[in-house]
Amino acid sequence: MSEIKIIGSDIPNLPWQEPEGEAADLPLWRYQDNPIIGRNPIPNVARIFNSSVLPYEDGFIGVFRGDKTNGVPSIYLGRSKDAFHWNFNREPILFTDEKGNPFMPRYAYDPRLVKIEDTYYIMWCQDFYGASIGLAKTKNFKTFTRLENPFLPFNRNAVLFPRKINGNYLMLSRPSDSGHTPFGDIFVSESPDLVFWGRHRHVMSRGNEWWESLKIGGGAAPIETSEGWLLFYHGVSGTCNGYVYSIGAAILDRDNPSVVKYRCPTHLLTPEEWYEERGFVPNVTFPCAALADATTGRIAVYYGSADSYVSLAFARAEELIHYIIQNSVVTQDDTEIGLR
Ligand code: BMA
Repeated sequence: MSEIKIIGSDIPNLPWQEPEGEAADLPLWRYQDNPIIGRNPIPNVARIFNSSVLPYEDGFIGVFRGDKTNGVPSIYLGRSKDAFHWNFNREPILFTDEKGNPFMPRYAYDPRLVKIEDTYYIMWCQDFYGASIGLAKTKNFKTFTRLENPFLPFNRNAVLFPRKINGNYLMLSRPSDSGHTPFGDIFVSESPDLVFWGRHRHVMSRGNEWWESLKIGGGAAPIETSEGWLLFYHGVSGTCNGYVYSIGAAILDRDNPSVVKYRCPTHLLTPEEWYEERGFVPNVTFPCAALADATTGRIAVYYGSADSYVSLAFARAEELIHYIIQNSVVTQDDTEIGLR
């Protein structure tokens, strides 16, 4: 196999910690000082988790799920010099319509932040006659303009690819039922203009493996590599005591991401530490962002833990991708032609 490369920008200040002890054998290892964001991070916000960050200017910027003290989630802007320590705006992001009039979702959670060309896009879960996807854009992180809701209800866990493919924007999503979405597989949709969406394709189904047998959902924006798009996603197991959310990974074809090239049959990370097992919702590790440095191949994954904290994990692209390829099991369902 030829050398595996990340195709993307350099992030020389990417947050990083070498693995120690037994972690050295893991394809994805935890930051030792997790969680990086604790409870009550700002007045009136009880918990920040399931959030997404990107490099910006000489530091980092992010969109954060903040569950307020009344229990309702909103999206908050945060900034950081080193991507470990974050400062948050006290008020939620003000979304407007195209004319600049306030246009706030009733609630908004699990935001993903993706840069395509010179524009940053935020996708989140909101209400549109039930669970659905919100979408907004910004160029300066001062004004945030909402775009059309991309999909019909019910849908969750939408995330854009960080570049157009064959001339179109591509977005992963997870159609489901409303409420706590009791099932779901990952699909991909295309749009020439981020308004009209179509050419929907199935990407991958919840697994035969028990850790992801209930539902799966796109996590971080896919990372382009020489082997394909590296996707960190969440897989959910429905136990007698409730859902357990783990982190998995797959590699999608670069030109046609509805094709799964490799899929790791085991989770890469599952709730084990106190901040993953204990919290507002126990047993949740939920990836929403991954930063990748093209020069070193280092990857930093941001994941929400127990719906209470933000945590970090690290991987080396080459070792992680070898691991996925060596262990890969792609099922009939993932390769099925369907409408393709
Ligand atoms: C999902 C979403 C996530 C959350 C998870 C576990 O339905 O609400 O934000 O992390 O449940 O509670």
